[in-house]
Amino acid sequence: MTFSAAPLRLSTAAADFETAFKARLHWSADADAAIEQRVAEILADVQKRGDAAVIEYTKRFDRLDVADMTALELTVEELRAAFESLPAVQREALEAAARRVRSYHEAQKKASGESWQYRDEDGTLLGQKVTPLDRVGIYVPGGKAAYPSSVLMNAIPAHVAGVGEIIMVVPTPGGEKNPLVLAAAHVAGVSRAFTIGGAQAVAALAYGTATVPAVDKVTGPGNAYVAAAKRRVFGTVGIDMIAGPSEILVLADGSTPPDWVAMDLFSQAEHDELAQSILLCPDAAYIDRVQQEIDRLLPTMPRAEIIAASLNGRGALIHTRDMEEACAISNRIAPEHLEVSSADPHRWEPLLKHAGAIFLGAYTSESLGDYCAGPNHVLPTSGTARFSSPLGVYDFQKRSSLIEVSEQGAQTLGRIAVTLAEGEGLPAHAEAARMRLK
Ligand code: HSO
Ligand code: ZN
Repeated sequence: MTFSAAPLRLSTAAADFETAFKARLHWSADADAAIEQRVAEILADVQKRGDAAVIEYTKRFDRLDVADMTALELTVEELRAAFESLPAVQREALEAAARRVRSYHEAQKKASGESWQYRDEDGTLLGQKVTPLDRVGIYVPGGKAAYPSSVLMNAIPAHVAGVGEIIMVVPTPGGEKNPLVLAAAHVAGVSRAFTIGGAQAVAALAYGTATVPAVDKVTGPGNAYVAAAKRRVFGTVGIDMIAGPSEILVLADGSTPPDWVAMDLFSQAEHDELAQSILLCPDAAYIDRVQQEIDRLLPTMPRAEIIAASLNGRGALIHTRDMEEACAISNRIAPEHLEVSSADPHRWEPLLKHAGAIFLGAYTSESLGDYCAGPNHVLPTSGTARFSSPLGVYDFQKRSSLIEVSEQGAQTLGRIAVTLAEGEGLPAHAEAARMRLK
């Protein structure tokens, strides 16, 4: 079976550009009522019956029949053994990636994750105290989307933040464990791991069971059931984000070898039929060359069927008037990954505001960022980069305000507070401030 892929060709000069562009971008993650209903039942059941419910759902959905929860726990020794059983190249690659991801997140913590304070002229001390979450749960999908790299990307920032306990859940349908996932958990410093998944695993983490400790936040990607469960437990615990399909946008000035660009478009398309790969370029002849490379390379790709479905269904090659216009369109899309494939990427970078991660220059393939450049690969999708950020150390920390009013400060602040409290009709507030006035 051979597949062909022809991403939609658009030109910003065409009269129907806006309509066609909007139609191609459209993506809705609308909740499915049947899934919502099922998930609500599972959550309630796990909340009520704890381990017994988790064991039952694991038998039903993952064909894993165990007598008790201890059989669903992976010990840290098992994680270590999985790591040690890997060929040396894989062990070294995992460790090298983990080192780089760790250094990046340590820098991130230093730059924006530390406590601070100052004293004002009255001697009042004001500040912000940053503390890590006590315990977090990391959801790792099983099956076709089991990515060891995602274990690193979720667990390492938690570890760097200083989270006390990192609990990983990973479904193992039929009991089949992915040694790379377990090894990554070892490398990333996961504290406890359970072979459970789906809404029942999210419920176990959010509410706790006799065996699975309740966490403060659940992060990590998952299928529609996991996403629905995360939405529902939000409020009881924190969640990171609800991620949509992967996206790449390549902004090209025509100076990069076109086969590199074609392969970068493939690299996200191969994740999922619903992934989105877009090229923006002011040079129509170059766009033709990228299409030729797509035609030439696609038949060589083991995941050609997924790539073709993604490119045909959601891909686009967009001809723009110039690079400035390409930057403006990129900002409208707010892609998860943005490659600035230009000989002069620093000229365009200041024009780019909305993107999960920006990859500068022809050598910076997005795939390097997926594994080992250092920055996190958990990024805002579906245009949410307009208002949200990559997963980071800050997602595993919280801030408390710190206030110490001096005797002199109580006079200045007291007078202001009395006036405002009386205005709000709250006399105890006013009195508490007044009592401290001299
Ligand atoms: N590109 C994905 C992450 C990933 N890629 C994992 C390969 N493995 C996030 O959008
Ligand atoms: Zn990827």
